[in-house]
Amino acid sequence: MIRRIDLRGTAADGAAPVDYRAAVPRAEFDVEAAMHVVRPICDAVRDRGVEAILEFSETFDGVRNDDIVVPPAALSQALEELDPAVRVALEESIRRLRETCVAELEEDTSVELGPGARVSKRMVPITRVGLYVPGGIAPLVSSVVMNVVPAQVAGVESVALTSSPQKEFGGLPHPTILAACALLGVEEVYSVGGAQAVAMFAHGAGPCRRVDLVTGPGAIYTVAAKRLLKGIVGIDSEAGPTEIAVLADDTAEPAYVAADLLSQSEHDPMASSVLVTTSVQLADEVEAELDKQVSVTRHAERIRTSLGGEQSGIVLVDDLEQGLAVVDAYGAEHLEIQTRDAAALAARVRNAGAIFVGPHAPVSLGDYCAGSNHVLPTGGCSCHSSGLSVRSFLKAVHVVDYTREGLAAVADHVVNLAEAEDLPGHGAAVRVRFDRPLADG
Ligand code: HSO
Ligand code: ZN
Repeated sequence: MIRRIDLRGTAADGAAPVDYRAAVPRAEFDVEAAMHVVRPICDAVRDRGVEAILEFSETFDGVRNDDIVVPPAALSQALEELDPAVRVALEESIRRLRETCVAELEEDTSVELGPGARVSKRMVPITRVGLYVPGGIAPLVSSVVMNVVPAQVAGVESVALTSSPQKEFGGLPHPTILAACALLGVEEVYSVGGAQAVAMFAHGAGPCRRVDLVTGPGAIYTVAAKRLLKGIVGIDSEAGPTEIAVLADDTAEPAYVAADLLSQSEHDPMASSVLVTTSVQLADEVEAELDKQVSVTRHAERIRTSLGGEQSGIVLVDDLEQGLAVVDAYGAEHLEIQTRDAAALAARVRNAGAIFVGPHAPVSLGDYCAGSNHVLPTGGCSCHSSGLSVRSFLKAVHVVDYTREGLAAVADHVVNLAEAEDLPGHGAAVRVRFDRPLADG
């Protein structure tokens, strides 16, 4: 069901260096190809607002709504009807993530660079954000938590959330998503999905004022709309199909490894599940476990497509050093380390959206209840980007506070650098303050 890639021997002395990033292929996710589809959608929303959005909901979601706003009564009703066990689980998930976010709040800083020369950094929350929660293959209620909690802890003043309208729920988003909004106190909720949702946030449409930042994962058209409208609006990362890499040695429990690979393949036929191991025996046992576990799971077809696809595989390596090099080059959205001294290995990883250490930290823990965030960089973007966090909703602003004495100490440097750039007006703006000093100094 899952192919093997044998990299053993390729790191041997004298062998030509292997490009591990290319050796472990990932899902084709051609955002550029989707651009020509989303451009007219985004333009229509910009030009015709709510009317265009409702037309797209009919075309893409099969829903004929006359409004994009989710009424407050629908939010409170969804919370009332929420399964109590799900409510308690959501509350615990919220509590843990909130605690992490509070601990991660960055302090303001202030540096005195000389007498009368001070530069401070003030952390300022983004004023208004639009959060996108996918409602397609699965209603990702946990993504409501992962988007809303860091925004709230950051101090964002205005939070709007949108999710695609569902035919079976009278054109509203899935009720569990609405219940989570109510639980978190999010009152501005829209039933709009896909590229049109991103365009609604970026341009504003009817009751939805434009936002400063759009966050949240989505399918390819949502991602393409984010790429297209970036600049008009801020975006978090461009999240593609989900990925798990497991680095394991002969101490790993095959049933755990298989269950974790399967759990992320459950998201999407395009999801990537990759095992990197030093042990051929573990590889064989994980394969046998996969067969066993997939045959009794609910979404077997989707999982088989993901596991059997080009984007998934079992990679054999000589030792954990090579394994580390492979997973680091791959830069998975989620990386599990199930080896001896897992914590020591984890400390050496540079590129991963989130790292899960040891046998008792499965990715699905992080998806729901670890206290970490599950909106993470995919497609190798972990080499330059971080997952969603309280920092995503804050901006750092430098405040420059100099007195005349402070300015005098660097005035000549400013003038000389301005001359070097052939921008004499810049130097003159400093000189004038000494040529024509203020009466009171
Ligand atoms: N594993 C997904 C998030 C998720 N899983 C939501 C279950 N629900 C991407 O990190
Ligand atoms: Zn998941």
